[in-house]
Amino acid sequence: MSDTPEAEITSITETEYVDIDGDGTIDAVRETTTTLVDIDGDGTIDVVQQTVTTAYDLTGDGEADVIESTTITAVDVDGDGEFSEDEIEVEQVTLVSEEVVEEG
Ligand SMILES: [Ca+2]
Ligand SMILES: [Ca+2]
Ligand SMILES: [Ca+2]
Repeated sequence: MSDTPEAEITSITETEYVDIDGDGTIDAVRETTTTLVDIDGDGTIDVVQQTVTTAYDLTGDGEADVIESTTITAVDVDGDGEFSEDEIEVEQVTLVSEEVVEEG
């Protein structure tokens, strides 16, 4: 037994298949991972991180050509149980495969 608070981490991943142009063939796979962290174990979530990764198959060869990743990190700095604007950070990354770059 110890008095050290234990962090509780909950992670949820959802996968979605998207037909962007509506031709019946899946063009993109979107994966959403949400991580909730209760750092001090008091039952109130202190950190929420959500990453949305979308992989696009633009050339239709079954391999992802463009990967878009957006990460939203919210940290309840002042501990009021709410995430205000200054406690939320958004980071966006886009990766494009050489195949697409070469073809223009
Ligand atoms: Ca399609
Ligand atoms: Ca907490
Ligand atoms: Ca807050």
